[in-house]
Amino acid sequence: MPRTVHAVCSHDCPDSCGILVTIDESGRATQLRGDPNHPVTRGFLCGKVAKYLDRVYSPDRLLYPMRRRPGVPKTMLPHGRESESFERISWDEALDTIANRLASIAREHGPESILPYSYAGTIGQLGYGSMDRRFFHRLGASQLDRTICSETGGQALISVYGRKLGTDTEAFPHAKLILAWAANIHGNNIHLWPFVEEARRNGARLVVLDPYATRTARAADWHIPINPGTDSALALGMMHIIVRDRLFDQDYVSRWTCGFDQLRERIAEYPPDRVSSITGISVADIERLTRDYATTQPAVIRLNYGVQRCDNGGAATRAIAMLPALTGAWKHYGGGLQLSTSGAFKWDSTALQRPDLMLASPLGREARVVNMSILGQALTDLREPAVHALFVYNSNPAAVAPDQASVLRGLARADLFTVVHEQFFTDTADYADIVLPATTFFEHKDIQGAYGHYYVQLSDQAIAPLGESRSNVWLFSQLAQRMGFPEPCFRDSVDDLIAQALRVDDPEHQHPWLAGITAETLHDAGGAQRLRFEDDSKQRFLPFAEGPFDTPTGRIEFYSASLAAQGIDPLPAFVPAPESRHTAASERFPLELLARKADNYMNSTFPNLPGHRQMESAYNGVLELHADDATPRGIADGDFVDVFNDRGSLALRAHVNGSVRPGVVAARLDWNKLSEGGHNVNLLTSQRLNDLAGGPTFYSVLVDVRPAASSHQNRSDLR
Ligand SMILES: Nc1nc2c(c(=O)[nH]1)N[C@H]1C(S)=C(S)[C@@H](COP(=O)(O)OP(=O)(O)OC[C@H]3O[C@@H](n4cnc5c(=O)[nH]c(N)nc54)[C@H](O)[C@@H]3O)O[C@H]1N2
Ligand SMILES: Nc1nc2c(c(=O)[nH]1)N[C@H]1C(S)=C(S)[C@@H](COP(=O)(O)OP(=O)(O)OC[C@H]3O[C@@H](n4cnc5c(=O)[nH]c(N)nc54)[C@H](O)[C@@H]3O)O[C@H]1N2
Ligand code: SF4
Ligand SMILES: [Mo]
Repeated sequence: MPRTVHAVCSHDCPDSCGILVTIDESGRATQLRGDPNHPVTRGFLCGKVAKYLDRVYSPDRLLYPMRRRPGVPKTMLPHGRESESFERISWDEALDTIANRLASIAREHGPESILPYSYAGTIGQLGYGSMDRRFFHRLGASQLDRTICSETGGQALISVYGRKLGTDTEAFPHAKLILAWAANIHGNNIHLWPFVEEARRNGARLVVLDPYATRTARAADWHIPINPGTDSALALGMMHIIVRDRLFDQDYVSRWTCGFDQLRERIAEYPPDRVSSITGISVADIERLTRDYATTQPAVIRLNYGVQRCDNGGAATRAIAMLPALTGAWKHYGGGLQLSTSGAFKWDSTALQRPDLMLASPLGREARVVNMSILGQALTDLREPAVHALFVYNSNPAAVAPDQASVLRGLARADLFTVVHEQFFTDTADYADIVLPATTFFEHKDIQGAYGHYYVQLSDQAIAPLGESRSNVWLFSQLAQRMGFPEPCFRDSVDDLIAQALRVDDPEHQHPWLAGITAETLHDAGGAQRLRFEDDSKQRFLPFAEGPFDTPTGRIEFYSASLAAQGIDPLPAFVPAPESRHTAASERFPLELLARKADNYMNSTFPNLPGHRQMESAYNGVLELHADDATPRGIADGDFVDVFNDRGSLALRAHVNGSVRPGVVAARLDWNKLSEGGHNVNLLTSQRLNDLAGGPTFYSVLVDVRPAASSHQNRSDLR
C-alpha cells in the first residue's frame, strides 16, 4: 500500500508549505501535493516545487563523497562533466581527511582561519543551524554574520517595534487596501495571493510599489514604478502629508509611540515636490496614494526585502514600517504590515547552537565575526588572520555572493582548503577540495517555523537518503566525533534536537506561544500547529494593536536612541546610493541594474534542472531594458549585448520590453556555468554594504550597455 508522509518545503521562502508525499511499496516517492489542511498552503504548491521529484531523483544528484584529483586546478567546470575532475572516496576517508586538515590548519594558523559559510539552503531549524553551529563553536572557527538576505530589514523592523512580527497572512482578506511594497507576491510568495484575491473580491484595492513590472504589478489596481533605492523618501513624504493633513491616529500615536516630535521635524524636509523629484512619482500620485492609505481601514502593507537590498535600505524599511504606527492601522484586523513573521517562533536556539562551546574551544573566547556579504574580501585579504579553510553548506556563494570576480579569485586559491556539502555540482562545488553529498528535505527529518505564516511544522523523513547522501546534522555530528570533541551534545539525535528546539523538557521556560507543542502533538495534528497566541480563540492575532513593545522605551520608536548610540541616524532619511542616478557615478554608468531573483528558481537553486530551466526560458541570459535606452545605443530586441561596469562585463541578450522604465535595466540570477561567458549577474554587483547591519546592495548597481563585440555574435543559444 502506498503511504503518505507530511513534509515541509525547506526552501528559503516565506510560505513554508506543508507537503504530502506519496511513497510506494518500494520506498520511492511517486507524488507530492500541497497539504489541503494547511490553512496557508491550501493544497497547492508553486511551480518549482510541484516538480520536486525532478530534483530529488535528478540523474545529476551528488551521491557520494569525492575529492579533487591531484593536479586539477580550481576553476569553473563544464556542466555535467564536473565529476571528471574529482574521484570518489568513502565517507570514512572524507571525514578523516577533513578532520585532519581542519586540525592542522587550526594548529598552524589558529582556528579562526577556518570559516563556515552557510545560508538558507534549508530553513528547517536543525538543518539551518544546530549541530553545525555546535561544531564550529567548539572548533573556535570564525563566526559568520549571516547578512546576505534579511538582516538589514529585520534589524530595521526591530528598531521600530522590538520584534519581527507582522500582520497574519490569514487576516489579509479583511484588508480594504493592500500595498505590495517591493513584494513580488506571484514570484516569491505565491501563497499570499489567494488571500489578496479574497480581499479584492471583498472590495479591496491592490497597489504595487516596485521599479519592475512583476506579474503582481500587472495584476494590481495600480502599479507605481518607483525609482530604485528611493523608498525612504516616499515613506517620509507620505508621513509629511499624513501629518500635514492631520490624518494620523492621535490616540494611538500618543499612547504607544515615542519620538513623534523629532519625526515631525524630519518629515518637514520631505514635501511632495521634493519627494516627487527623488522617486519619479508625480506629486498628484503621491498625494492620492497617501490619502488612500491614510483614510482606508484596514490598510495593510506587504513589505518585502527588496527595498533593503539598497544602500539606504535600513532607513527605507524603518520609514515604511512607521506608516501603520502613524495611522494606527495595527488596531484593525487585516491592517498593519507584514515583513516577516519569524520572530513569533521562540525556538531555544541557545540550546540548539551552543555558543558557550566557543569558550571550550582552543580559542577560549568568542571568535571573530566575518560578514558573509563580503566573502570576496575575506578570501582575498591574505593578511593574518586570513581564511585558510572554507566549509560551505546550505549555500552557493560562487553564484549568490556579490562582486563575483573577487569571490572566484578567493575560491581559486590553491592553498585554500574548501569543503562543499551539496546536493548538486554547483558553481561553488567546482572549487572544492572535498565534495560531500547532502540530502533533500524528503530525506531527513526537521522542524520548521515560517516567515510568512504562524504555523509550526514537523517535516517527516519521506524516503531513505539517496546514494550516500547525508544530512547536515549527521555530517557535523560525525565530524565532531572524529575531532575528538567530548561533549555529549555532539551525539544528540534528531529527535533530541527537536525536543530541545521546543524546550519540551523545560516547560517552565517554554515560550507561551510554543506551550504544549511537541513532536507528538505535531504529528497528531497532521504535521502543523498554529502558534498558541493569547486571545487567539477566534484566531484574530493582532501583533501590535497595543504595547508594551520590546524596544528599549517599551514604545514604538520613531526616534531610536539605540541607533544613535551606534552612530546611525536615529531617524530615517533619504541618502542617495553612491551607485544611483542621483550621483556623479551615473555619468559613467547611467543605468540602474536590478540584479533580480528568478520567478522559477530559488536564488541559485533549480537552474540546473531542465524542466525548471524551460519554465524560466524567456529570462535565461536576458537583459530587460526600455526602448529609450536601447535605441540610442543601436540595440534592438534580441540583440546580444555587453552589460558592464568597473567590476566586469556580462554577455546577455537584450529584451526591449515594458518591465522597466527608462534608466533601469534588469537581469536574473542563474548558475555561472550555465551562463554565456561563465558569469551571472553578480559579476556586476558590489561588496559595498548598506546603512544598517552590514547588508549587501544587490539593487544599488550602476552599469552601461553596448552591442556585443562582434566575436560574441555567433554564439550558440543558451543551454
Ligand atoms: N521564485 C522565487 N521565490 C523566492 C526566491 C527566489 O529566488 N525565487 N527567493 C526567496 C528569498 S531568499 C527571499 S529573501 C524572498 C524575498 O522576497 P522579496 O523580498 O519579495 O524579493 P526580491 O525579489 O528581492 O524583491 C522584491 C521586489 O522588490 C523590487 N525592488 C527592487 N529594488 C527596489 C526598490 O528600491 N524599491 C522598491 N519599492 N522595490 C524594489 C524588485 O523589483 C522585486 O520585484 O523570496 C524568496 N522566494
Ligand atoms: N544578484 C543577487 N544576488 C542575490 C540575491 C538577489 O536577489 N540578487 N538574493 C540574495 C538572497 S536574498 C539570498 S537568501 C542569497 C541566497 O543564497 P543561498 O542561501 O546560497 O541560496 P541558494 O542559491 O538557494 O543555495 C542554497 C544551496 O544549498 C543547497 N542545499 C539545500 N538544502 C541543503 C541541505 O539540507 N544541506 C546542504 N548542505 N545543502 C543544501 C542547495 O542545493 C543550494 O545549492 O542569495 C543572495 N544573492
Ligand atoms: S518554494 Fe515556497 S511556495 Fe514553493 S513549495 Fe516551497 S514554500 Fe511553498
Ligand atoms: Mo533571501
